[in-house]
Amino acid sequence: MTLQLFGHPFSSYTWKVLIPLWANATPFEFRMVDPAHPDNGAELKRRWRFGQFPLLVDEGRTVAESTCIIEHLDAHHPGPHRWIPDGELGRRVRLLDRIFDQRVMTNMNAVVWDALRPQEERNPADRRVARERLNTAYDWLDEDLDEGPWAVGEQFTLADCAAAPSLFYADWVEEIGPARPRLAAYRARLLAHPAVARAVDEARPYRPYFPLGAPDRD
Ligand SMILES: N[C@@H](CCC(=O)N[C@@H](CS)C(=O)NCC(=O)O)C(=O)O
Repeated sequence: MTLQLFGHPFSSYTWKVLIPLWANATPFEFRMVDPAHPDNGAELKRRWRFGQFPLLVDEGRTVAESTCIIEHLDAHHPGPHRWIPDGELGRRVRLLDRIFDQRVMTNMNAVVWDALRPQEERNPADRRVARERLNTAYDWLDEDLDEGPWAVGEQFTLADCAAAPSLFYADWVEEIGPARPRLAAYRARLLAHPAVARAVDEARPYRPYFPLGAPDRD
């Protein structure tokens, strides 16, 4: 098998890469990173000292960082979907990818990581700031997102691969709510996409690990 993907089915950034792999029907071997597969964790750490996933290995070559992995797939394993279009549309895709990673995922993760700490190490001020920043991102997206169906219109791109996991989990941390109908409708469309629905389903068994308690609604 040419491609190996190290990751975990409950990991948001792993979803970001599973979604394009599944959407383009690109064959790959999944290398589960968990205590039951210590060899996978050890190889991940050997190849990428930060120890974070997803990590792609393509015929022995290590490709790290979800956005860069998707760029690599676009260049070397093309399929029906083009993940980063040329020109102005591509620049918009890259902007939205940054917004979803840095302004949605990062703030969602800050709240989750804080909840995973022992009680005496938690920081309510950091949590409050992260939630405020999430709300600012939601408001920007609700105003600025294209009418759809996808982040930049008709084409399902890198921006949607980043949006699906970040909005899925962020809504569990801080509800998008009815005041942002355009963003809420976009999240619902994403969850109905077959590759995203598969990611949601394959992550279902791990929901008890969500430290804030997973809501029933998805
Ligand atoms: N910027 C990285 C972020 C990857 C990341 O934060 N992965 C999380 C899982 S969703 C992880 O590996 N967490 C375990 C750790 O940080 O040790 C990317 O885009 O791939």
